[in-house]
Amino acid sequence: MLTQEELTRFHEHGFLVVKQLASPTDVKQMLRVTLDGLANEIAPLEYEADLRYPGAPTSKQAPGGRTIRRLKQAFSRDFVFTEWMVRPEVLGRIKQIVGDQVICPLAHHNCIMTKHPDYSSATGWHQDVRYWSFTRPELVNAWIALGEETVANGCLKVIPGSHKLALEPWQLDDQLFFRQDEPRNEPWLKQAVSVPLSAGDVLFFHARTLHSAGRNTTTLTKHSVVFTFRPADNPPVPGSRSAALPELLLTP
Ligand SMILES: O=C(O)CCC(=O)C(=O)O
Repeated sequence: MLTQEELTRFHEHGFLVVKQLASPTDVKQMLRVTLDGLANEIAPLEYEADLRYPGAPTSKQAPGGRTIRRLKQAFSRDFVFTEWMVRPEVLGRIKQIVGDQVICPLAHHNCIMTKHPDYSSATGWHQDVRYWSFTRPELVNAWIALGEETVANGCLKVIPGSHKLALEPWQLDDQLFFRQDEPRNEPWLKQAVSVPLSAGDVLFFHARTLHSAGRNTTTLTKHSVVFTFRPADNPPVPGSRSAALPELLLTP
């Protein structure tokens, strides 16, 4: 379970790393599913060229155009993902952060992120809730590293305390990224920290925590699994994209 100190740190900073919260056996199985999904281009998936973030191929026909950014609907690819989230040491910690009744929306995250050496993109500063529609912007993400995550291969960077920020329109560009060219954002950007992880480590972060990631400058692909969780009293807005898919009820 999380210590009181860890819980306080999460609420204060908007993120927390729990080392080795996915066992080597779970990581191995998640990786097996990932490599199979990548090798066989198993849908649903998203290509780097679909988003065209900085560094991505300009089209699917361009060199590296079929580089996969994420394998979507991770949950339905293998039972290991559900098994992992209901393991007592995992669900117990999620309950400590989210509350006693935990729900896993399947419309957001629920994916395996891959970062390829040659054609991966950089992701600008953003809050995940920017395109999500829930009663309150209160969800918590779990990012599971399936291998080493370092600055060199594009690990996540976060801005501590930014989950408490009520962002103003002038702070964001037209895609709702936190503007790096806005001098008044500078004091926040200066506080950014990188979050290196090892295989099996889990980064919990609030869905309002500003985060970004660089490109992969190494020769090996980086793989990570990410899910989001919400308390039962924070349902998606009816008719929104967030309500478009069913959800997993993880607790009675
Ligand atoms: O790995 C990355 O480039 C960042 C991914 C991310 O932050 C996201 O998809 O919300």
